[in-house]
Amino acid sequence: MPDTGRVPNDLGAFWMPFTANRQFKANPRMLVAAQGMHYTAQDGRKILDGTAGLWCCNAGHGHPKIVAAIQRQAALLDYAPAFQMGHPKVFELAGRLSAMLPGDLDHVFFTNSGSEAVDTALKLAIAYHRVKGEGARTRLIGRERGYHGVGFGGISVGGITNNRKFFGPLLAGVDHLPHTHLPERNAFSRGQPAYGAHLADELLRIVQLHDPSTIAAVIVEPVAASTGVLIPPQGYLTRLREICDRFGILLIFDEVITGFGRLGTGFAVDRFAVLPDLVTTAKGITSGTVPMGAVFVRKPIHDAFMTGPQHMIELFHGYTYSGHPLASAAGLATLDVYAEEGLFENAAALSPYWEDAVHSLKGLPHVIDLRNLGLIAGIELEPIAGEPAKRAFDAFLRAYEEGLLIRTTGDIIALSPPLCLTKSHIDEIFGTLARILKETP
Ligand code: PXG
Repeated sequence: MPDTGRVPNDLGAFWMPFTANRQFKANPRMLVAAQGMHYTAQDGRKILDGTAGLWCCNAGHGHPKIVAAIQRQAALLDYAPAFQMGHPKVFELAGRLSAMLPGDLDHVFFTNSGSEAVDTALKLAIAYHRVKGEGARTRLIGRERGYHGVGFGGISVGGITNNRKFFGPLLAGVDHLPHTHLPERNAFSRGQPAYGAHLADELLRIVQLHDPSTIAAVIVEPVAASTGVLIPPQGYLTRLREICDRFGILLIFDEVITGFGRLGTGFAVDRFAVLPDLVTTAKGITSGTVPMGAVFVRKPIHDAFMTGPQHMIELFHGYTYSGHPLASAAGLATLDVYAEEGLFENAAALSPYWEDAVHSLKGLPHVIDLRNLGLIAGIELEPIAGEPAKRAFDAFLRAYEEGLLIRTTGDIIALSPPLCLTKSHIDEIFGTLARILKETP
């Protein structure tokens, strides 16, 4: 072995995802344990989790029921082939999940991440039109500032420039709706902004341009989270649904973040009373414990594939770990915890208190907008001239020092705590933030 000069615990080998690697490795922030609402840092400090990990640990950390279910499953059945074989828990989980979704969102396709769920949904949309005899419907419509993970499908329909510009021409035949961020009209809105439903009509322009017979699907996040928390204007999602219906276009809601109680309802589908054709999820499906994603599919779409000889595979798509036994066990236990502990109801009950706490930051230095829905908040800061993202990143470092985990994107702070939080956690989150903002240069 050549001498690389690395000490055994060198941080060099791991190329960290979506991370300022050099900054981190010069000054690491290591988490070594987690329980309930808190992480424990390597230096022993408790860190209040203001972000549910990465928007995923909705049941809080280290829940004994979920931990035990995963441990039991690992000992009982570590893995079963996902193709042409099954295991009981994945069927039970699919049944319970589909019962949570309204309407005829009756079928579930499992993946291992949100990115894979998005790829799966986009492929399903194109394949569905083909099996229905409309093979020309291949175009996919996303939205500016959308985040749909990092697969080629997801970055193609996504609208975050940095996630796209390094990676070549991406998928062909993709177009984008405009984003719905209108701070000049909607800054400091509480909940859904009043203005902006007309932006859904931009879909009409896109339909005109390409002809509806070429368009397979529209994909949007009901609440755009990663891009900095953009809450849909009142009536916007309903209008998108109407236009899709008019032209035979499938509507995909990417609920990787909004699913599993984040908005105080099971899904955004319930919150906004709009029924899409496909719904992508991940994260909260296992409360972040074991990787899992899923796509919910309406019955007519599923049924359109169920033709041909019985022994033939109906859909040439899937993953080695689709519906993995450990993820399935974690998912079942997580659904139990959500129900038994009323966590979606807790999120709903605390939402008004959360909203007041968010908007209590109005008037603090550099705060140019505050946005909220359910247990999500976006706090937009005025960038430092010539140094975009620096002010929010400094606030992130400072918050971590003070025992609070927040997320930032550009100069926007995003908050999304576990759903098991209490009013005193909310007071602590916003008390710490207010102090930091007052002292942020
Ligand atoms: N769709 C949406 C709407 C997402 O938010 C994905 C797809 C991709 O999921 P995976 O499991 O492939 O990462 C996401 C992921 C953040 C942050 O802080 C957000 C995500 C991931 C990591 C960080 O904004 N969202």
